[in-house]
Amino acid sequence: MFVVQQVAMKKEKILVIGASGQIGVELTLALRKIYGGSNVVASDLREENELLKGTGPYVSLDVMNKEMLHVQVIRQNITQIYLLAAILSATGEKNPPLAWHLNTQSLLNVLDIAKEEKLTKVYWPSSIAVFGPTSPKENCPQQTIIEPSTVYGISKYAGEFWCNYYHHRYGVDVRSLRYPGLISYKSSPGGGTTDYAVEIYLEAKEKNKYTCYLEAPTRLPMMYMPDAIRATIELMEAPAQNISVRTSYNLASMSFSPAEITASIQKQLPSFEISYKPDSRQQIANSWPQSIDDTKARKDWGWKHEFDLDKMTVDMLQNI
Ligand code: NAD
Ligand code: AKB
Repeated sequence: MFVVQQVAMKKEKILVIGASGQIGVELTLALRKIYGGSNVVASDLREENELLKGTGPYVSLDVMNKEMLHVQVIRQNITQIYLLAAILSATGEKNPPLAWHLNTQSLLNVLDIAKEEKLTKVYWPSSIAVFGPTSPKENCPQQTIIEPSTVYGISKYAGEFWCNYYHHRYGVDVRSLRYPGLISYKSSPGGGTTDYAVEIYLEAKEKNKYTCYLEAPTRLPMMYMPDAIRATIELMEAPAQNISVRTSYNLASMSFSPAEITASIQKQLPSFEISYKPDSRQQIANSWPQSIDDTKARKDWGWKHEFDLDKMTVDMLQNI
């Protein structure tokens, strides 16, 4: 309540770019609860998501059109931007130049406007995809060997250093999290390697069986969306002096493989069946760590996850 009053007094006006995506829908709804519907402007290239309709303003916006973005920021008196538009790992490999262009230019457009208009804060997510085959597989540290092997990972790693640069050179208060694979039921995932962990629940409910594009033992860092949304808001509300990482924070809650999520689903739906047909996404998954050390996030701004695999499974199957 205290936080809500403080925020309201500051009269922040937020622009969410990529608001119709998997994270955007839930983050926009959560921000609207805190700041009030009219103070959070949702925007996307796509049409407005059904769940956002009637909850606050929506504008159609291409983040690559810097002039139009700048006009919107001035016209709407925007003070903070959450930039979620991106091409994710699996889709990125289909058109690497496009993924590089969108993922890096969108960030540069936002950071430049944030600098010029003296925005109070910017949020931009990175990913565990920054890590590559030479990074430690277990408890991958905040700072370690980072040699990404996907265009998505390369664009995220470059983006992290642009955030760091704009913070130290121009004083832009830009904050970032390296999200693991995110699992949610409100809006669909958009072309990632970890999307199977959403599809499996949908097909378990619909068909009681699922063919997985990753092999049974492929363990990856994952997180349930309510934890990811809370982490984002807690990071953004933390006092600036607590934020010691200006590239992007490692963030973790659970890791599991297709075999382990299947076992968790079978506790609720005992006759659920899985089969495996690995495709090109297997190689991407093999390049990522299996678990992440997020000690820095826990120390700096008090991060604590709430959901483990079984708790998430119960919630997902209840809500789909
Ligand atoms: P998504 O693909 O579901 O949503 C992205 C949204 O951006 C889409 O609605 C799309 O229409 C929009 N968009 C694309 N190009 C645009 C443009 N030129 N202008 C305006 N909007 C445009 O992605 P998501 O899963 O919600 O991911 C959001 C962010 O979080 C991305 O930066 C992604 O890399 C990062 N992330 C996501 C995950 C995950 O598991 N979902 C994990 C790690 C990091
Ligand atoms: C993807 O699989 O591309 C995303 C991510 C981990 O960044 N879910």
